[in-house]
Amino acid sequence: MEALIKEIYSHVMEGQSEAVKQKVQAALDAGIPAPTILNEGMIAAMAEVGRLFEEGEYFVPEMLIAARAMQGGLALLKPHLVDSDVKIAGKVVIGTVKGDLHDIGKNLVAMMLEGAGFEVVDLGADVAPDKFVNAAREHQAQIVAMSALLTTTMPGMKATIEALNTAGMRDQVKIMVGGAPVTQDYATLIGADGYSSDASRAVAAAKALLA
Ligand code: B1M
Repeated sequence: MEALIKEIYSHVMEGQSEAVKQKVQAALDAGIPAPTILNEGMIAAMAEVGRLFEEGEYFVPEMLIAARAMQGGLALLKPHLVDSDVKIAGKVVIGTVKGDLHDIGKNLVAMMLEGAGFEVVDLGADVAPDKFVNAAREHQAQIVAMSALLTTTMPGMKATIEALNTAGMRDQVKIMVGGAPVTQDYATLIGADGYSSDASRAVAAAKALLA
């Protein structure tokens, strides 16, 4: 088991998409739980990619191909992370805020919410406040969920909350925020209703908001 996880970790770091897919499939076939493959193989590798980027050993292209390799593996894990038979628990509009292209964490949160029975409208990355507002209105969402990975794009969350206020919709939706630089304190400061540090806690947070 450990050997396969180590191989997945290395292949994500090296950005070898095909090898990641093969090893993820092999790990699933070997009965390794999907959350173990995700957390110990793939998310741990991305954290190391980030560390190497900070140290100047990796550059943007290396981050990008590692991210692509991870996305390929995630697609294989998805059916094992979600339970398609659960009934709809609420509707969520989700996106990464304006100016921010990081979408892996947001995709994971969307996947876990879907697995928990939420209907998810995924707006993608680089989503402007108006787009969140229009989508929340159009889909009559109960929750607007925002992800940010850059300290410079976090203010996009506050701008979106203000846009919902201006549109007179703030009372109709709950706001949930998350992403590596986002904290509970920041969520409280900008007036969000919920925060979570990872994708599985996001499900609990979303359920709590609608309880
Ligand atoms: Co960029 N990047 N990146 N990057 N990147 C980081 C975020 C960085 C920390 C790297 C570093 O310096 N160590 C740094 C940010 C520094 C900062 O702001 N403090 C950084 C930088 C600087 C940049 C650029 C500015 C680099 C440049 O161009 N010079 C640039 C910005 C581009 C832009 O967005 N405008 C950039 C570009 C990129 C790529 C495009 C190459 C690529 C992203 C590809 C993609 O997403 N499709 C990329 C990557 C891959 C990373 C790292 C290495 C990995 C991110 C990731 O996917 N992690 C990252 C380093 C790191 O995170 N350690 C880094 C795995 C993912 C599962 O975790 O997204 O944190 P995460 O999601 C978690 C939780 O945060 C939480 O749940 C998930 C796990 O369960 N979560 C939520 C996330 N959203 C949530 C929402 C919720 C609840 C929980 O509720 C709604």
